Formats: sequence, C-alpha cells, structure tokens
Amino acid sequence: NLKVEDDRTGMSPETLKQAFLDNLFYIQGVNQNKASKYDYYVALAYTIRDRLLHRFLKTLETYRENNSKTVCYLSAEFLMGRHLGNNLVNLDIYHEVEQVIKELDLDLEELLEQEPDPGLGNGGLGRLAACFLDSLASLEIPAIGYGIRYEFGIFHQLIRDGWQAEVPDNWLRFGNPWEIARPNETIEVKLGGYTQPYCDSKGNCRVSWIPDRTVVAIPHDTPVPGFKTNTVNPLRLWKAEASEEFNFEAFNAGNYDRAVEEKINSETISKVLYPNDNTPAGRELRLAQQYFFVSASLQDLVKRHLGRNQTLDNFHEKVAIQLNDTHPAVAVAELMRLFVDEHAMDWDKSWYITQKTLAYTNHTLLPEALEKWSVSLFKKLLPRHLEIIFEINHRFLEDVRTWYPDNEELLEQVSLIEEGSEQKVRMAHLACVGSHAINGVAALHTELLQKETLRAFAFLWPEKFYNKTNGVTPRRWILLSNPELSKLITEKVGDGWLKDLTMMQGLEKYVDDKDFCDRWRSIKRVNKQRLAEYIFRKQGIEINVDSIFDVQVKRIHEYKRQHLAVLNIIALYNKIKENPDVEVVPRTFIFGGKAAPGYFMAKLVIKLINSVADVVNKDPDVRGRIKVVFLPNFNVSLGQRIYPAADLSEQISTAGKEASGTGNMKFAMNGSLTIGTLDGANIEIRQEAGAENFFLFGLTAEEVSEYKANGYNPMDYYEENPELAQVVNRIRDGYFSHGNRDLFKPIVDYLLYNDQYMLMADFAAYVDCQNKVAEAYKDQEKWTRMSILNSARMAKFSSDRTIREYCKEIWDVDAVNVELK
Ligand code: DL6
Repeated sequence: NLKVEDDRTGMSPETLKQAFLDNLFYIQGVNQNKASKYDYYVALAYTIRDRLLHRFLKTLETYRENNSKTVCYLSAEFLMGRHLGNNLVNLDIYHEVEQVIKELDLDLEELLEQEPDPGLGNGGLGRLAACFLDSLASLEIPAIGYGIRYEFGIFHQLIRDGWQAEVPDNWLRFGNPWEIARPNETIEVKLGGYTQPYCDSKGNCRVSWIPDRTVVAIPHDTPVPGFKTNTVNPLRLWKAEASEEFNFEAFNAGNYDRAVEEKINSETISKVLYPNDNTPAGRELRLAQQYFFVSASLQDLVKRHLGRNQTLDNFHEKVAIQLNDTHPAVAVAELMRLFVDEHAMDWDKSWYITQKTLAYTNHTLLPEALEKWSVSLFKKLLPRHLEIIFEINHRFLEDVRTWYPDNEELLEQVSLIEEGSEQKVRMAHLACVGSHAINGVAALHTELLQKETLRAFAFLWPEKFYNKTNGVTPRRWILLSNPELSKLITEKVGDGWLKDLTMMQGLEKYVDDKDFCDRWRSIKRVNKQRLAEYIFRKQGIEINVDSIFDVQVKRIHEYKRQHLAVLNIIALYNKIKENPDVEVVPRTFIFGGKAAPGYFMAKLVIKLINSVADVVNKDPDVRGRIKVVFLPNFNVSLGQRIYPAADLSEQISTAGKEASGTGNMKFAMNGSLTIGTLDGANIEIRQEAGAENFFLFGLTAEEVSEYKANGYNPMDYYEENPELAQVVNRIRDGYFSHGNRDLFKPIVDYLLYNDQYMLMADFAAYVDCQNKVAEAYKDQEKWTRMSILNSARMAKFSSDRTIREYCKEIWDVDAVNVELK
C-alpha cells in the first residue's frame, strides 16, 4: 500500500524526517555535516510551521464563511514562551518528532533550547493572555489576540556582584520562524495635531481630526494551535513603521538627520516593552504604544467586519473585545471615533454598540498601579480622543445626576477626569463606563474591587460585575513541563485529562497505593535532580536533592514580600549559629524574578537575597543544610524547569494585594504544597486542595485594613519579638554586607518605620508555619499524599474553565468546528 504524503503537511515519521532535512537544506542552506544546533532548530520550526499553516488558513476560512462571532483579546503583553515544544504538544506529534530527531543522532530537548524565549510581557498579566489564547484555540473558539510586536522584549537579567543588571533582549536578531508578516494588511494610525468642527453635506455638525503624524502598523501573525483540534487562531502583533521611508524634502534641503528622524520616531513606538509590572509608566511613548495597537486592531476589526458584507449595526453581535487591564482602555474612545467620525454613525447608537462590544478585566488593586494619563499629554497626542472622553464623561455624569441628584461626592468618585493640580484621565473609569462587563481575576479580588477600588461603579451597576478566577493551561504547565508526571497521570486516569482537568480527580483513589506514591515521589526527585544539575551548570552551586526545594519565583515587588522569606532564612540561620547541632530539615531556598529597572527597593531586595546567600552558603556551621539560590533571568522557560521541581510554593503576599497569582496554580498542579496567605487565588486553591493540605499563615485582608486603621506600628513587633529583633539587627549591623551598615538601611528603615506590607506583623506566623512545613516534610509518605491531592484537585485552575466562563457569561460566543477537508 503506497502512501504518498505531502512534504509540508504529512504527519508520518518518514515525511516529518524528509521535511526536516529539506528545510535544513533549502531554508537554512546548510548540509547536515555543517549544521549548528540553531540550524536544526530553525529547520524543525519550519517543518512544524508548515503543519500549522493549512490548519491556520482553514480556520480563518471557516470563520469567514460562517461569519462567526470572534473574541478579540486586546493586550499590551503576550508572554507566549517558546513555541516549538508547545506546538509539537498541541499538534500531538511530540513523541514522533522526538524519535525522528533521535534517529538523526540529535536531541530534541537541545533543539528546543535554541529558541529564544519571546518575552513580550512582564509577568502574570502577559502570561495569562498566552494561557487564554491556548485555551481559546483548544476549545475551538474563534479568537484573535491583538498586541504589539516589541522589537525588544523584557530585558535579560544578569546578576553582577549580587545586583540585578539589565541587558537588552534582542530576540528577533536571527529572525522569527513563527511569524508571518502581512504587509498587504497594513493599517495607518494617526497621532497628534488638532481638531476642527465642520458641517457635512446634510448639515450635520461633525468634527474632523487633522493629525500631524501617521504611523504605519504592519501585522505579524503567529499561529496559535489548539490542543488536538484543527483550530489554529492568530496572534496578531503590530510593528510600527514610518509612513514614508524618508522625508525627501528634508533630504533634498541637505538635512539628512531630519530626513530619517521621522522614520526613527515612528519605529520607536514598537521598539521596546516597558519593563514595569503593576506600576504604570506615565510616559508619552507608552500612551503612543497603547493607542497604536488599539487603533490598528480596531480598524482591522471594522475592516474585516465590513468585508463580510455586514453593516456596523451588528458589530457587537459579531465581535467581543476584551480589554486586558486598562492598557487598551483607549479603545473606548477609539471605537467611538471610528463609528461617529469615520462612519458617520450617530452618537447614541455608537455608544450602545461600543458598550455591548467591550468588556474590561482589572488585574490590580494597588492604587499606584491604576493608570492615569495627564489631560495635557492626552491632548497633545490624541486631541480628538480627549474631546470624545470629555463628551462621554459629560453624558455619563448627567445620567448619574439624574439617577442620584445632589450627590457631588458620587460624581467626583466616578468621573473619568481626576481634578487637582493637574487634570488626569482615569483609564479604569473609562474602561468601566465603556464596557458591559467588568471582572476581577479571583474571588477575593473581585470582592475588593466591588467594595473598594471600583466601589462607586459597583454601586451604579452591580450587574456589570463578574468574577473570573484566573487559570493556566495544563498543556504547557503540566504536559510540556512535566512529561514524566503526565505519563503517570495518563496511565491512571486516561489521556482525557488534558482537555478536562476534572479527570485528575481520578488520582485521589491512588493516595494509599504505595507503588503509585513511590512513583509520584521519584518523579519529583528526578525533576529536582534536573534542576539541581541546571543550577550547578549555571551557577556552580551544589544543592542537596533531598532537601526541601522551597521556591519563590515571580516579579520582585514589595507587596509579594520576597524579603519576608529572607527574614525567615535569617531566623533559621541564627538558630544554627546559636547551636550548630540544632536539628534542621535540609532546605534549599530558590528565588527568581526580575525587578523593574527603576524600582530601587526591589533591586535592593535582590541584592539582599544574594548577600544572605553568600554568607549562608559558605558558613561551615551551616554544613550545607540550608542553601540559598537566586536564579537569574526568570522567564517562561525557566518556569517550566522550576515548577515541576518544587516541593514548596511560596505565595506570601500581603493579604488583599495580589489580585490572583497564577504561579501558585502552576506549582500546585505539579504537586508542590503551598505556604501562603489568604490572598488572591490562594484562597480558592486552599478551598480546592483542602485546608489540611495547605500551609496557611498571616493576617487576612480585613485584618490588614483594621491594623492600618488602628495605627499599625511595626516597631512594636521588633520590641516584642526577640527572634525578629535579632534578624533585623543582623541586617542592620552589616552582617550580610561586610560590615556596611548603609547598604540595607533602606530595607531596615522601611521595616521598622513604615512596613506598608506588614512583614513585621506576619513574621512570627510565617516562621511558625515554616516550622510546620519542616515537620511535615519529615513524614515523606504524608507529604506525598498531600502533594498528590494538591495536583488532583486543581481542575478549577485550568484556563479552559476560565475561558468557558468568559465565553458563556461575558462574550456570548460558541465553538466552531474546523474541518480540514
Ligand atoms: O491576572 C493576571 C495577574 C494576576 O495573577 C496578578 O496577581 C496580578 O498582579 C497581575 N497584574 C498585573 C497588573 N499590571 N498592570 N497593570 O500585572 O495580573
């Protein structure tokens, strides 16, 4: 039976091998004997991309033919992680390809490592967007992700002398096989200038915007395949280019600099990701970036809609736009501008459709993280949008006045404009007013949004508020990251769990099965061994694989309290110094995470961790029982190594500060136990896992507020707890800084005299809880049982569940089956 397969679509091992070798020759232009690992990676990437492409085009064709309602996820960040491994997994050809590669005397894992990790995001918010795209495609939902194709992603973090140093991330240097540039679908985005009223031929008063700059947005599409489906959705990222290559007038006048200036200015827009997590960068370029991708995306959507022989009257029935935080909130004004100015729709109808189309997700409770743009900056960059925002505000406040007469306080609370020495546009308010749905990302977060941050809006429109607890994709975060554990799970519950994580509950019946528990434990140990080898390779630090791997990886931020973990390490160290023979359950404290380059305290915390590591790791009294490691450049790929190897997941933010957290979910799915506060999604993780399988400590969000209201004084804790005083004194006295008492003074002073994040109040409870962790770890059988139960009970935290909820309650979209024939 002769079977002839197409070289670009065939899935048999023979065809895959042939295609791979063809691509090596014809795309990379090298022979096997000369090829580098990177050449092999590119050849394999193109082989897989080919297999995505016909699915991709078929998917787009199906949506067009069915005129399917589409979810548009607008996000300034998409932290996708490496594509190759994930695409192999989702196409369900990982093992075939591994075998093919092996037959050629190559190692698939090594090839996967060649891919630059595309870091187009800061942390949780960007990674959530990536998990959502995976779930959307896996659930066969027509969807498109819209964002910015940053030329430089999140910086590469180096550690020099214990300090963070930043190096630019030139991820596109060698090209990007996953993207398809579509210059014929370019969109023009205007900026600056002024507005002018005029009357149209029918005598209607209208406004025209006379911009002073045009930037061209060039779409680059990355295919995002679903898991074991034919659906491949686009991630469309916009690159900014100048509208003209060159200003010839200036050039001819002999002004070469000016001739290229415009080009450079335009291209700057998509040059670099702002490296701030949970702190807005109030820079003009940032607003330009936001408007740039929002305008290009909305114009693209309108064009596509009209291209399907539709009028704009049913736009909201065919398009559901989700605003990922306020970064794309200018969409409210831009959609109105497109409808009213460009398509001559009347205001009321435009407003109705805009509100029906848009929905807003809030991702932070930190007051300083809520975006506000000065009115003067807005006026300079987006004069027409500012007028539209003022008009929206005027009409909205009029409504509020009629609903609640004589309530000036309420008007002030909800206004889109903050008054003061400088007027500011409140982007969260703009998003709330312009959307039909507003959601938080975990139960507590949504509750606090309604009670505090967005209280006035919850009062006006309680029905607009939803909770959508975050989730993560089990494909990347279990199957790809932890293949051995995945194999064991499949053996016990069948392979359906990757599409329906509730099937993991089937593991519960094995918690008393000795053979199963032994295998569970030994998989964890192998994962720990691998991480230990990695750490040794990268940093030359030897760690004890049988110690507790106690891990905190996430952005470095005061509210996340990495320094609380450090205080506990020092407390433990002090105990050892007091009595070197004291019983200590061996532990390796592993940290990872980037600090925003301008965030002084966060950078000092990194220095503190490394300084404590230096002392503790070398001290002979410690005898290697505790080790401290800071892993540089935490990113998605490093996460994939770390989560499966962790015993203990540190989720110790001040209650009420972490909106949700998603690392907490990745750890628990991979069988780590959590030590955590009642914050964000920790609360729900604990509910699901069972209180007895979770190490809880610390003040509740309510207590945090109460303490603050009653005049919290951190010094009281210093004075009343000698253990804590000793810890703080060690830092203060320069024990970890070669006698330099100035180095960590900002941290010490902050703890003693401010302590906004209440480390001092939570210290005793945290240390106590850590002692319980150590006790529990001594009973390996019990620990394993808890670990299994954590994994088995994490179904709620699959992003498939989250996306199903958005589809049903917010987007009103249905799955569309894609047939390849
Ligand atoms: O919702 C995703 C993620 C949450 O899990 C984190 O708790 C939260 O801190 C993060 N928020 C941001 C906000 N950034 N801004 N703006 O990154 O979102």
